Amino acid sequence: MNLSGLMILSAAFASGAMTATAEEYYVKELTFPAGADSVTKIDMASRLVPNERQLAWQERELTAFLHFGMNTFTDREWGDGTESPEMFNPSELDTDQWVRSLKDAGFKMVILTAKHHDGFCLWPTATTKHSVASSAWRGGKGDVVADLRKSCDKYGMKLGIYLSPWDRNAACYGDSPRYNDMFVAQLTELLTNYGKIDEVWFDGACGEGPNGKKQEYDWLRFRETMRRLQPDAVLAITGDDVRWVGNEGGRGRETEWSVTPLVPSIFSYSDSVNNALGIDGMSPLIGERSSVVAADRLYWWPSEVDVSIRPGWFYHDTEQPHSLRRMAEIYLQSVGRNSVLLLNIPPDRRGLIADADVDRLMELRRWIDDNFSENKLKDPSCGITAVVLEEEIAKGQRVERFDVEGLIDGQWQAIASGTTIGKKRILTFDEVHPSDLRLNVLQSRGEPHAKLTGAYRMVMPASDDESAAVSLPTMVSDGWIQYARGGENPVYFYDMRSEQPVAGLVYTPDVEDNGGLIYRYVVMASDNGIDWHKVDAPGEFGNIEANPVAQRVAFGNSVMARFIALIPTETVGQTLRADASQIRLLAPAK
Ligand code: FUL
Repeated sequence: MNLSGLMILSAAFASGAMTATAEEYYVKELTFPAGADSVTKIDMASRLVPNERQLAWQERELTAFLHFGMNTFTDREWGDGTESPEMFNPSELDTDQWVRSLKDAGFKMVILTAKHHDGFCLWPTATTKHSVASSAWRGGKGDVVADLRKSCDKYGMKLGIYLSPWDRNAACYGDSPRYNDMFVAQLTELLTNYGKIDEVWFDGACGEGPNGKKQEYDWLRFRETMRRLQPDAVLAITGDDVRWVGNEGGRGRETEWSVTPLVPSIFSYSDSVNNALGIDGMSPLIGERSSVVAADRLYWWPSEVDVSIRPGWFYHDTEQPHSLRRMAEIYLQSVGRNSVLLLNIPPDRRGLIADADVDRLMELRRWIDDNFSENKLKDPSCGITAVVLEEEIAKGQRVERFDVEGLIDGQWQAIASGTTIGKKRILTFDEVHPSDLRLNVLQSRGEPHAKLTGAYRMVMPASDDESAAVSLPTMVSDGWIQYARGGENPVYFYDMRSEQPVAGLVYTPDVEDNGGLIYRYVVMASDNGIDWHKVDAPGEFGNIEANPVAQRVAFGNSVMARFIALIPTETVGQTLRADASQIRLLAPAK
C-alpha cells in the first residue's frame, strides 16, 4: 500500500508482549490509498496516533495564557496599531508573581502574547521600533519575554509564545514577501534568544475588511522555522499540531475527535477540502465515521480549549473573574472532553495578576484537588457523581460509543453514556450508590484501549451570580430607538431630551440570539437632530465574533450632545438583529 505518514510497530509487539500480530500505526497524519473502501478507512483511522510532541502536550492538561500588551493600557480587546509605544508602562511588572501564582494553581506551561494584533512587541526586537524599546517602561531597556523566561526557569515552568500573524502596525503588512520576512525574523528572535519554547501559537484572527491589506502568509516557511529552531515545540491553531476547539467560551465538544479529516489551515488545500467535506473548525462534528469515509486524508489534530478567566482576553477594570462554578464547568468541558485547557489570566496595568484572579485560580485548584483526588473506584458504594474514562491514545482514539453501568440493588444499570473518550473523559450525574462499576464500549474502530480509571463524589460549586463578571460604570439611561432601513442594517438613535455629557457606550451582544453582531461602526452626535458630527471612537468591537462579550467603548473627547447615533458599518455572522437594549450610554466618571 502506498501510505503517507510514518508507520511504527505497536509497543506491545515490539516488547514481545501479548499481541501476536504487529499493529501498524500512522503517526500524525495519513493518506488513504486510492479507492480505499470504508472498512479500510475506518481501520486505518483507528491506527492514527499522536507524535511524541503531541503526546507530551496532551499530558499537560492545564496551560496558562497571558494576554498582556498595549491593549492592557488602552482598555481594548484589539488595538489598531496606531497606539504610541509610550503608553506601555506597567508600574510594578513582576513576572515572578505571575509564574509563582500559576505554578501554585497547578499550571505546567505559560504562553505569553509576545505580539498581539496591534503589532506592539513585548521584547526589544530588531524588526520594528514598535516595541518595549520605545516605551517609557524601564527607560526602554525592559524585555517582558526575558523576564518571563527567567521566572519560568526559577519555578520550573514551560514557556510558550503567542505571535500574532495579523499585524496592524507593520508598514509592510500586506506586502506579502516583505512581511513574511519580518515575521520569520521575529519568530527567529523569539525562538533563538529565550531558551526552550514548548508551544508556538499563531492566531487565526485577521480582521482586515474587503478594502484592507491582504497578506498571503507563508505558513509552511513559518512552520519550517519553528521546527528547525525548537523541534520539541507544538504549533497551535494556524498550525498542524494543536487545533483550536472552535469557540472562546471554554466548551469542548461532547464528541471530540483528535482524529479528524479537517485540514489545518496552514495547508493551501485546506479550504477546498474542508468545503467539500462541509466542515470547518467550528463544526459540531469533525471526526465521525461519515466524514472519515468521505475523506482522503486524516490528521491527529487534538483540541485546545482557549478561554479567559474574565470576559475579555485583556485586563479591564470593569470586569471580574468568572465564578468558581463557571470555572469548574470550563474544566469539565475541556480537560473532561479530550482537550487541553488553555486558561487566560490577564495581568493588569501594574504588570501583576490581580488578587481576585489569583484567588479564583487557587479556588479552582482546590476544587479540582478536593473533588478528584479520592478515587472511589474500588468502593463506589459510598456515593459517586462522576466517572473518569481514559483511552490509551498512544494507540489511537477508537471509542465511538459507550456507557458506564453501576451495580445497584443487584442490577446493572446505565449511569452515564457518551460517544468519544480520548485522552480523558469526565462524565457527571446525580449521586448513585453502586457496589460495582463497568465500562461497556458499544461501538469502536477496532479493538478499544479504554478504561474506567476513576469514580468520584464530585460536588459542583454553588451557582453564584455570573453577571458580577462585568461591572459597568453608570449609564446615562437605557432607551435607544432602532430604525430598520429596509433590508439594511438598523441604525440606533438615542435622544437624551437635553444636552448631556457622554463618555462612551457599551455593547452587550445577546449570545443566545444567534443573529449577526456589530463589528465596525460609526458614532455620530448632534445637539438638534439635524446637524451631526462624528464622535472620536475606536470604530470596532474587537474580537466580537469569537468572543461575544460586553465591550465598552470610550469616546476620545468627552461629548456634549442631545442625540447619539450608532451606525453599524460592518457586521459579522448572520443578519444583524442587535436589539437596541444591547446598547447603553456611559456617563462620564464622577
Ligand atoms: C483571538 C484573538 O483575536 C483574541 O484577541 C485573543 O488573542 C484570542 C486568544 O484569539 O483570535
